[in-house]
Amino acid sequence: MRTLVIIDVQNDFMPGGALAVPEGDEIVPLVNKLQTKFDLVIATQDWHPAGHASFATSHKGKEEFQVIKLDGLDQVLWPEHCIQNTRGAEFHPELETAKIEAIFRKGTSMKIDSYSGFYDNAHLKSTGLAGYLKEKNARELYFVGLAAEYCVYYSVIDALDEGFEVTLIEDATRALKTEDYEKARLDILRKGGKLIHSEDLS
Ligand code: VGL
Ligand code: ZN
Repeated sequence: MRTLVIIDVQNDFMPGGALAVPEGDEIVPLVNKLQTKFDLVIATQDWHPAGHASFATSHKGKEEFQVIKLDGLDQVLWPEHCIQNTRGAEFHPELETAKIEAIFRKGTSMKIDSYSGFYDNAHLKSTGLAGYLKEKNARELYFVGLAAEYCVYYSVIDALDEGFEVTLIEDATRALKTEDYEKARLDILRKGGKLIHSEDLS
C-alpha cells in the first residue's frame, strides 16, 4: 500500500512566515494533486510550546541561526515558529486536508527539538508514527513537504532505519538552503532511499 507523508506544510514555513522556506508555497497545489494517487495520506505538524528550547529567544545572548550544544546535540537556534495553536502552526490554507487520516505532531517537548516525524532529535521519544504505519501495513512511503534538508530529510532517514521503502518526491519539497539539501539528497540515496519527480509516479 502506498502512503503519502506530508511534512510540515504550515504557514510559518511559507514565504512571509516566521521561518520561511523559499518557494515553500509552490508545492501546495502539487501536494494536493498527489494526494489523489495514494491509498493513505498522513501529515505532520511542527508543534512547539512557547519558549521552546529550539528558539533563539529562549537563550540569552544567542542569535537566530547560531548553532549551540543542547544536551550534547548540535542545535540550530531558530526564530520562534509553529507555536501551538497559532496561525503560523496551521496548515497552509490551500492544503487539502479531507484525505489526511492522521496528523502527527512533533517538537512538543520543551527541551528537545524534533525534526523527524518519527522521533525527537535524540531518538528518546517516538511520536507513534512508525507503529501507526506498520499497523496499517503501509510499507511504501512517499515524502513531500518542508523543509527538505531538515524535517523532510530526518523523517526520510528514520523511515529508512525503520525498514520502510522510502521515496522522496523532489519537486514537492523545497529547502531552506539548496546547498544543504544537495548533501541531504546524496545521503538519502546512499541509505537506499529513492528520489523521484512527481511525473514519474504512475
Ligand atoms: C523545521 C526547522 C525547525 C522543518 C522545523 O519543518 O523543517 N525546520 N523546525
Ligand atoms: Zn521547529
